[in-house]
Amino acid sequence: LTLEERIANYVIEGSKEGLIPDLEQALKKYEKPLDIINGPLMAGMEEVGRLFNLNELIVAEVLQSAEVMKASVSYLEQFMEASDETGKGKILLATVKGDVHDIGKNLVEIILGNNGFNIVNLGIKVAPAELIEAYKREKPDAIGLSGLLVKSAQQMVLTVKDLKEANISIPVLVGGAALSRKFTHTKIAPEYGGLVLFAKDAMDGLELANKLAD
Ligand code: B1M
Repeated sequence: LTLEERIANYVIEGSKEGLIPDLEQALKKYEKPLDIINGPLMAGMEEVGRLFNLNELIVAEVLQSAEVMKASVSYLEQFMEASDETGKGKILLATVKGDVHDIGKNLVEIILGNNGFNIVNLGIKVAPAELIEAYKREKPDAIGLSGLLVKSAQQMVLTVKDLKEANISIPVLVGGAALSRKFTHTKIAPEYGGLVLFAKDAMDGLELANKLAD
């Protein structure tokens, strides 16, 4: 097997045996740690999603795959470029109500956190009321919402409605597999009193956040 196939396989099989030495090897081959995440590790996750959809994997197995992904990201994090910049603003980050997927959100936290943003990660299944409370407490400059389920896209519509009712109008950044730019602009944004931006991945999220900070 090639290095890439082996790395994808750790995720698919939910096994960590040999993972770190292979990641070390990948660090020498790839220009940036994020390329390993976006390349072979994500390819493994795609395959997990495909097999899960076909009922060839059960939730417990997918959880193990998630563990491997998390272990990989946390190992690679130390090699990621971190800028000396700070004070680009505070961002509240949450996976929306009803959704437990947090790998993408946590990647956004790492990448924005490494690039000068102060991230307050509220975790998963965050109800609008909890978000509003955190807004009052933290006084953030923006809010980031993540969600992977189709129903999470709908939950984002409800969430921004509640934010608007609470007189919150700071920029909201949304991301996650079930979302699209079109859904963001036609369904979420019209329900909010401020800017709503769609990020297709964590790097896109950083670019958008940087634009907001300028
Ligand atoms: Co679930 N799951 N899952 N799952 N899971 C999906 C999302 C699914 C597509 C799999 C499938 O069926 N093919 C499917 C959703 C179907 C749908 O609604 N369209 C699904 C389902 C159905 C479910 C359950 C309902 C299964 C069940 O119980 N019967 C259940 C839901 C529970 C709930 O939320 N209430 C469930 C549970 C789980 C696990 C707990 C087992 C586990 C999650 C563990 C965890 O996160 N701690 C899990 C996993 C791992 C997946 C897949 C396989 C992988 C997700 C992932 O971590 N990807 C996923 C299939 C897939 O995506 N291929 C699937 C890697 C991650 C880095 O990517 O999160 O997309 P992602 O983040 C990307 C971008 O989306 C973006 O940036 C990241 C990349 O840079 N991004 C943002 C994300 N958030 C952002 C926020 C931003 C900016 C960018 O700014 C704020």
